[in-house]
Amino acid sequence: MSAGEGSKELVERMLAGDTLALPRLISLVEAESEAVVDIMRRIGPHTGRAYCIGITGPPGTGKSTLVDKITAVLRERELSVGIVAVDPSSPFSGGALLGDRIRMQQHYLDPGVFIRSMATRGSHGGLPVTVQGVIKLLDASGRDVILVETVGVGQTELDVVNATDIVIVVLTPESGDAVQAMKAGLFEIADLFAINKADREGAPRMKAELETFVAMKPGEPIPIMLTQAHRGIGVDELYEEVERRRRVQEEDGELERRRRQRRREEFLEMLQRKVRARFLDFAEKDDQLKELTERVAAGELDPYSACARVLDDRQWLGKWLIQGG
Ligand SMILES: Nc1nc2c(ncn2[C@@H]2O[C@H](COP(=O)(O)OP(=O)(O)OP(=O)(O)O)[C@@H](O)[C@H]2O)c(=O)[nH]1
Ligand SMILES: [Mg+2]
Repeated sequence: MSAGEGSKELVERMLAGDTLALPRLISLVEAESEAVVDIMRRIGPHTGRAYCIGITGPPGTGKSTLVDKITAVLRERELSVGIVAVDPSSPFSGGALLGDRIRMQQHYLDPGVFIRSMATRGSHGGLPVTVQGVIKLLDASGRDVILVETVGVGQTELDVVNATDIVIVVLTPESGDAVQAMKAGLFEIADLFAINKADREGAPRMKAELETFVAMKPGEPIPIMLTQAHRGIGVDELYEEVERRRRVQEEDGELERRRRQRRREEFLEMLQRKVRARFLDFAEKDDQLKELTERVAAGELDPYSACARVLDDRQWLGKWLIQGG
């Protein structure tokens, strides 16, 4: 049986609701198996139905707890849920992963909820390159709503905007959170703010501060919600706000614009990654390039001239682009 035939059967089973097929397909996508091209082509027509919510913010603000409570709200409405929790791949995050599992325990036995943890892309963070593929599988499998939790500082949080339809930035009244979030660029990507741990001191002040900031931005003001995720307080209201926003996005074409942009970036980033991989592979074996590199290393040729030489050589470019590694 070829890879194609295997994935055809798996995709058919997943589309028919077989719960064992989904995790197997996800594993293929995460491993960047050769079958992925075939899988994506097959599931393509079945995607675009799910609404994808990104939940991000500084560490420990209560994102997982909120995901858990939003999931409960969605289940009450009989909506099925897919959860992707992206954790830093550092060995120190083992605790956080375990924590997520424990916090989301009440949903583990619910067939209407599918939970997948993924590791970030190395030390610089960033969403794993395969996360879009996993989201598509969840979408095609018929999940109504997909929740993507990202933790870590910097890139992972920012990337989430390219993978989701709406971004909730979760902060707490704790001093420093807002500053950290602002520095990390989270204010630019927020569609909605949740000030969680509103049971703690300083929530109204934090809200007032955020309102001042939000008022400076053009366009519709970003809603700021107060939540106490551990008690489930404010979560219904938060979700209502998500729904309201979704309706606006659907009506004014913003959702489609966002998805177009996402598809564009996904393709270009993928192409860039593949071209780079192919180049590096080829470069390792190419004598001409090795010789040129050595001349640059020896200081005989400057890197600018060496680069120009490579890029001007159509024959050489054609060779690696077509033949690959
Ligand atoms: N006081 C208070 N504690 C909360 C609230 N929401 C969550 N917590 C607690 O905050 C701690 C961190 O919650 P998590 O949900 O793991 O936070 P997180 O943002 O997912 O954490 P990371 O994924 O590690 O960044 C847990 O002990 C929660 O019980 C809240 O509204 N008030
Ligand atoms: Mg978490």
